[in-house]
Amino acid sequence: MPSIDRRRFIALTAAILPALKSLAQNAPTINLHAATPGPTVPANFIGLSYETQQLSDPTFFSPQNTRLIEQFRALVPNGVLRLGGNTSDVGWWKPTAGSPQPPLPGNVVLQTPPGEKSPLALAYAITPPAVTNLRAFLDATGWTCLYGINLGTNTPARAAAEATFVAKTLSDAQHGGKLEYFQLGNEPDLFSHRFRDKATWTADLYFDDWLAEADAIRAVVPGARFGLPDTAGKPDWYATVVDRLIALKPSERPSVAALTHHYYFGGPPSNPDVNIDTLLHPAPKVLQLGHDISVAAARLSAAEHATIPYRMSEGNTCYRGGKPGVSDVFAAALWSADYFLLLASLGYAGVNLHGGDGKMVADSLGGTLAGELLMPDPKVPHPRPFYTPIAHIDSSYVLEPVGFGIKFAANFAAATMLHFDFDSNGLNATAYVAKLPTGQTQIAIINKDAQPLPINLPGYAHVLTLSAPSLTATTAQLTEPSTNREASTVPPFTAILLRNSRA
Ligand code: BDP
Repeated sequence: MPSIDRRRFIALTAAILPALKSLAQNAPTINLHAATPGPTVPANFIGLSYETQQLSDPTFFSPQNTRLIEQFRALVPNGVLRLGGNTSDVGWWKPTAGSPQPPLPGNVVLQTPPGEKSPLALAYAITPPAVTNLRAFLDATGWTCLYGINLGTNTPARAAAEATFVAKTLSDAQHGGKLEYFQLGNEPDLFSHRFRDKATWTADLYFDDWLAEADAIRAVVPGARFGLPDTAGKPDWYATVVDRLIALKPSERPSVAALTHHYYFGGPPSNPDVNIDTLLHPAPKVLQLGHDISVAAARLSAAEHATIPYRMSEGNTCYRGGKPGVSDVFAAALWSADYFLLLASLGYAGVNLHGGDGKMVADSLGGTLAGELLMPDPKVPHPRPFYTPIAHIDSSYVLEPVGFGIKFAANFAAATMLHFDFDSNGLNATAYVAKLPTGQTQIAIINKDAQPLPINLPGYAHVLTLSAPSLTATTAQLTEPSTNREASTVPPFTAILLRNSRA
């Protein structure tokens, strides 16, 4: 450094030091002494969610799609791919090349939400090669799969035919295969908008439909396991579903692998409340949903004499495809890192953020991405959903900011979360602590504030930083410091990971 610069540097440091010192006196406190063990995070906690309609292109989830495989592997070596979304209720199983598209079953009351294409116009075929390729894709990535089957416009017999092929091809993840479980129907609490009579649709009627399809599948795939209810809202449905399951004789009860629900921070894109500031503040609904599903899972677990886990199987920042300037910028990375770790500490078995190709998500919404109306030229279609963790751009795949947040949180896979006291001293920040399988203690601090956050954690080395030039940057970075020093501050709008050396 030339001497003049050094002089200026020293002067600057002298000016800043007292400020830092006074900040440090009011530093947030992380009390690790009283930490007690919380839930252990499953090794495959991290997940992505894609529309089932991706299977209409058998080359997408295929061993030939090496660039997508690389992205999955780079995100985590053993995640869970969930296939579902609104398109899962208009896909039809086409067992042979000559199989015709089947007619709609009699229980469907077809409705087209205003401004959308008819669900019938959006129907597509799922073929055996798509499922065979999916298996090879999963083998190449190290991931497993939650497979969604149509309940909205399907018959139990057709569901059973598809499940037979899927179970045989993917094979049970509990025995080294790739199929974690089936989900029948996506967001059935919203079937009243598209597939069922609005006036009469209830959780009980849903369960009747679900049970008929699950029973048909069990008859041909005896080991079949299911996740449900995969609802958009209506947490009271968890309780009804559990009541109905418990009321069945154990021998007649389909095997439930997990209770599942969805969560979007907000929406639609035109909603002014979906903005960076609100996204970075706590959403009480997250805790409420976590409470409701954990209570339902505990009741089912008691009846089953086994632990039934719960999973957030589809969600993201903003429903109807995401919001430009919120879902696709660095603020979404801080949100996703925080959201995954919060759900890990609430005992969730996993989290799947939704995304994929623009056409598939647009079709799930009746043909368009609502966020396009907020683009400089609203007539130009946006090639990808604004919230997607991995963007498909021409022939390549790119990790988006929200995906960087997932990757940051992935460092907690297989760790045991610890409950501890954290007082952020008025700053908008969160912290998570866990014991790693190595015995080391790991701390994540997510500073969502415009102020730097002073820390004082002797013995903890700074091992990773999640940052970007600004909250509105369309990129993000995960960097490992060149030397593993202790950190004295977490910069504004930055997340860091610290680890102690004691094994
Ligand atoms: C969920 C649907 C999914 C949509 C998503 C959205 O399951 O298919 O793409 O919302 O609104 O409700 O973005």
